[in-house]
Amino acid sequence: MGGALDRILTLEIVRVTERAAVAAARMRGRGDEKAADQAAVDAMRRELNHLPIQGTVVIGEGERDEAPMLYIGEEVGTKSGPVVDIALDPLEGTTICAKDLPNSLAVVAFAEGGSLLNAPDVYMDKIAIGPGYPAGVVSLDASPAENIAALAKAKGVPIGEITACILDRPRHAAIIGDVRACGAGIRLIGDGDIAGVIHTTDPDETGIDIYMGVGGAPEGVLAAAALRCIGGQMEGRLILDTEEKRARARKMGIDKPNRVYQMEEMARGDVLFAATGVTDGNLLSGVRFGKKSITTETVVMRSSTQTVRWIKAEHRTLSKFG
Ligand code: VTB
Repeated sequence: MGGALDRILTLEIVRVTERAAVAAARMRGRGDEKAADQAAVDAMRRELNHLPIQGTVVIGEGERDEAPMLYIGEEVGTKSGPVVDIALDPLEGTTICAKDLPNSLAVVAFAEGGSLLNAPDVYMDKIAIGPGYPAGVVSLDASPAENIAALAKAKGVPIGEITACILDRPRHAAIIGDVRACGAGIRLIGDGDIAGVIHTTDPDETGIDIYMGVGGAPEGVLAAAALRCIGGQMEGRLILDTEEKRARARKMGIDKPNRVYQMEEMARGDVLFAATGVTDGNLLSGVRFGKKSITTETVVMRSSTQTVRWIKAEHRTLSKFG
């Protein structure tokens, strides 16, 4: 497949999220977000540096001056092999992990070099739905109530049967009010909006039809990469509400501050996405520590073939986790 990512990377990428998830899971429920994140970052970086790729972190732990490891622009891999853009979040939902609540994940996406949106670490307004709907049925330019009504119509159900997933933040008071006023339900989540977006792809299992609201831009690009693989629709608009943020965005090549990015503009070309459960969640179980083995559950997918694999791994050589 010309220019596409080598499919062997679909197995390699799984090791990356598995290692990060196991490291983070050892810190589950300890109330120490920083330590959990650091453990995941160290493990993920070590594993990425074993891969036969010329990888560049495009979405990472932060900008170079604020993140010592896996910062935006860091080169990873053995520096031979295909040129790969990497978006990563070694521990999505640090607070969730520290409290041992559902849906914290270790997440990585690979794309062909130059294919991922270089988003600064600012907020992004997002809207996402799963596959099977006509293009453009929901949009950031419509009100929450209009989007819910359009989605209910397209799904062929009353509005009362639609559930939106929204981050529980004071900034969402207006959206929450609007959605409730129109009669739809809301699943409020404390953190973890990558999982929130992915949950829209399987409403029968997760009970979530639509994700809406403002979360991190890096998480937005990762969620777009996931949806490219499973199918669905997503839009994102960076919130560049100060001159300082606009200047940071300009440095990354973003000239139109109010631009709405479609899913395909945030993650282009062939994309691989993997997520391993750290804590138990709706789609993935968390890491299990047994006496003789460690069990992980990972979903790995590829956009060019839309194959979604669920990999339950039993690791018996425990020393490999350091
Ligand atoms: C979300 C959520 C993340 O950041 O993107 C959120 O998915 C946005 O920032 O898990 P605020 O916490 O400031 O609202 C996280 O909570 C942490 O990265």
